[in-house]
Amino acid sequence: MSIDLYSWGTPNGRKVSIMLEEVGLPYSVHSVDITKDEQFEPSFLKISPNNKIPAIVDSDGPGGKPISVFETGAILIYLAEKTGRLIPEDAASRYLCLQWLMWQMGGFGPMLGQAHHFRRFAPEKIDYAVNRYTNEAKRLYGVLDKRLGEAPYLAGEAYSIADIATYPWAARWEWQGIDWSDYPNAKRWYDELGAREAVSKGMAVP
Ligand SMILES: N[C@@H](CCC(=O)N[C@@H](CS)C(=O)NCC(=O)O)C(=O)O
Repeated sequence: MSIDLYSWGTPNGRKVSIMLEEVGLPYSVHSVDITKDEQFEPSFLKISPNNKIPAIVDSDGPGGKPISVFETGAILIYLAEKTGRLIPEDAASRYLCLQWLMWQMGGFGPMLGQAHHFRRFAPEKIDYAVNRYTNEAKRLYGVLDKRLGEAPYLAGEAYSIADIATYPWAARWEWQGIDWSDYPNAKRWYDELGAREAVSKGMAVP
């Protein structure tokens, strides 16, 4: 049994390929080229109604029945619960993990996405927007750095899905106007995660 991963080479897609590499579940990758609008294909919309990659289909879902999952936060929780890996068991640590996962989903990802857009891709340079999202990126890296000065990983003592969700966005630091020397705790974490075999394999998918 293998999991089908529908993805593209972006930070959100890579969260899931890193997770699949970490837990060692067999998976097949199907490219959904968002530069060619393949995310709007009706067959893809059936599993990802918000027309965004990534999504997974697990033929061996709950009760042995197939399940499809979209939204990376939900996919990471699904895979963590399926395997019993990379999410703390103890309730207090579990909620710490979920808080930092939601911080990534609601802030670190979307705001850095806006920074990428206005700093690199917008057809005209709008200083107000560039400054707004560059400043927000710096604020978020400050939050990350403070947390990683208190604990080795976002959820505390153990590497978890919160780190996996955050890493691929930090890997685009050059697009965000980030200077790592301002964030030494985050840099220590970034280098450690980057040295993990599963992370480098997952970052190369698709
Ligand atoms: N909140 C979503 C965000 C996914 C997302 O933004 N995917 C982008 C690529 S990184 C996408 O598919 N964009 C295509 C589109 O918006 O049409 C998640 O975490 O899964």
